[in-house]
Amino acid sequence: MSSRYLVTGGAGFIGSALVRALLDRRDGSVAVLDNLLTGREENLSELAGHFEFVRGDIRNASAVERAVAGATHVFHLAAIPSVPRSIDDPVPSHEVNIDGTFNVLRACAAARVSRLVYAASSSAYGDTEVLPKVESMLPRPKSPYAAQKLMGEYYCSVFSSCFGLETVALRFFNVYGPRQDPSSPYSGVLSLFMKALIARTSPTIFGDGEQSRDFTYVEDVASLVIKAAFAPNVSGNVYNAGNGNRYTLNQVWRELEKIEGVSLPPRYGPPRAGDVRDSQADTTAARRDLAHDPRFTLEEGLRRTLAWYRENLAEANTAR
Ligand code: UD2
Repeated sequence: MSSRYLVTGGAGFIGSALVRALLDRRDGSVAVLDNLLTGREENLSELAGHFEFVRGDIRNASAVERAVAGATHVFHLAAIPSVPRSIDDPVPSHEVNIDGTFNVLRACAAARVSRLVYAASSSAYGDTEVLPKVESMLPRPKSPYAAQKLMGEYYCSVFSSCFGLETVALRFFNVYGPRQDPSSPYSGVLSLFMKALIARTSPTIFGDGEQSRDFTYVEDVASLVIKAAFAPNVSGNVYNAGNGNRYTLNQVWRELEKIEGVSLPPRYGPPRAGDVRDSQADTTAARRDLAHDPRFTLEEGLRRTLAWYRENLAEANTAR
């Protein structure tokens, strides 16, 4: 039987990279469920005709049931991301990230989907005393977003044990790369850095810039997500989806200045509520059980990402 893949949030930055990677496999059909709240059809434009697009919201259980029907593997990436957004406006993020995830899990169990892979978040860890962060550590979410994503993990594991649905949760660690949307104050920091760099303006850094992140290139995440859909004996588990390194924001900005040959000292603002100080993935379990093998160093990832923004930023800004 050939596979039918459904990607919720498939028009988003990470979802669209996953759709590309799934189509490259040429072993099944691909469908996307997206409400285009933060996703954009342009992210998939050159793939038109090669996948099915369903416009729908995961808060709507019957829309989810219709989209899930016939799927063999479901990749649940639809979410309202962003720590500060979940603090400024907690209701929509709660409804999408928790209730929406529940709708997806229920539909997958009812449709006897072979496996669901869930996009969890490294924010679940909060501030740990020890780095790197290992899956066995007690989660300590510091924001509504972190709590919501953690609840999704718990639900995945409960659907695996109580309802016979195979699930794998991957804690994404600060994913960056082409197509990350820099147009909102809630955008990922590297997309905002890229935009500032190209416009030759100083970025704003919240806090002293010495907070660190395990920046993970989007293609490495997409390939791990696919491995998680097929690895044996992993149902109900949670894995880190990170690169395994960490860099401070000051280091990354300096690296970008170096690549571009400019000097643009950052502006520093007050630290952000709900922010985690340091983040770095222990990749041991993902390497062992899922054959995780991140290929992109930060420098290589930044170069590729910058090249994409240089070509596409002006176009993306006028398209809005
Ligand atoms: C969290 C999760 C990440 C993912 C993401 C989804 C952690 C460690 N990571 O990312 O895995 O789930 O949420 O949204 O919890 N910043 C600036 N200037 C800006 C924007 C951001 O200094 O203009 C800082 C921000 O205060 C933070 C860092 O950059 O210290 C990264 O912020 P982000 O919003 O890109 O991602 P983060 O870490 O909240």
